[in-house]
Amino acid sequence: MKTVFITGASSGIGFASAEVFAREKYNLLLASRRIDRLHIMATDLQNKYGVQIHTVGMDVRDKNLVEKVWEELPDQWKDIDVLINNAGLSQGLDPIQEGNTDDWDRMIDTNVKGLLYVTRVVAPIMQARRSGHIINIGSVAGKEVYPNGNVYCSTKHAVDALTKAMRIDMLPYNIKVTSVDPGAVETEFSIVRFKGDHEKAKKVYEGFTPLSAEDVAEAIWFAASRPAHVNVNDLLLMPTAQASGTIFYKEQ
Ligand code: NDP
Ligand code: 8X3
Repeated sequence: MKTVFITGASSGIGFASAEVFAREKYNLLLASRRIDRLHIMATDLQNKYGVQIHTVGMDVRDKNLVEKVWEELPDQWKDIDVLINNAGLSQGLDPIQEGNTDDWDRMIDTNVKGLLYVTRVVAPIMQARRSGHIINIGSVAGKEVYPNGNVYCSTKHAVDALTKAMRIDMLPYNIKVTSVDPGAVETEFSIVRFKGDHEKAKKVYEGFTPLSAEDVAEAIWFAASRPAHVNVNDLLLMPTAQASGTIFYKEQ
């Protein structure tokens, strides 16, 4: 059986991806900070799909912790076939001159540095085995910038650049590298962006049908399930009612 490692598995796209890969009979290595949620998920998915699941509490921003968790993993769980670098967040939506520098640090540390720390421990295993697939969750925000999206958009542009760079570096080792880039997906993303303001978060998705986490998980699975000689480089996935980062068709 193959193994997928999903970061940010406690919610949204990561959570939905865990179910899709369990359905497809992958063993799951699941990481996030909220380990209690992972424990509940693991029991549910084990009962439903009969796959093996290992959960780790991991803040991807903490380089030492990422390395320690990795070192302490049983060997079986280090043999990762697919890495989904999904852990990420947005904080705030302010013009640059009013931006909160703690928010900036949090986004850069999670979306860029965290993705790098996790990739740094997993990629050598794939290199030695000469197979594997790294799937980075980018965003439409990595393709264009929108008002007040400044730092979040920058982090997702960095993910876009890193995906391309990884693909070049991994090329001699038969490792696929893919970016899956969604538009608006209704998850906890906006609740986190607006720091717990559920009302404000809900308004983001009013008047149109956003993507669901399951829609994105199925797109990730599509990329992961292509034949060995096919790599999906980049998959930009939008709600039908969204034409760009800022242009939506909303019912009044
Ligand atoms: P959610 O907020 O629902 O999920 C985010 C996940 O990331 C949670 O499981 C959270 O777990 C985890 N996470 C956040 N910070 C850390 C950290 N420091 N260390 C480990 N895990 C962390 O949002 P989404 O599912 O929407 O977001 C998933 C990815 O998709 C992100 O990279 C996001 O940028 C991207 N994306 C989202 C879009 C959207 O519209 N929703 C569109 C395009 C891209 P925990 O808090 O337990 O640590
Ligand atoms: C999340 C989607 O449009 O808020 O990456 O940037 S958006």
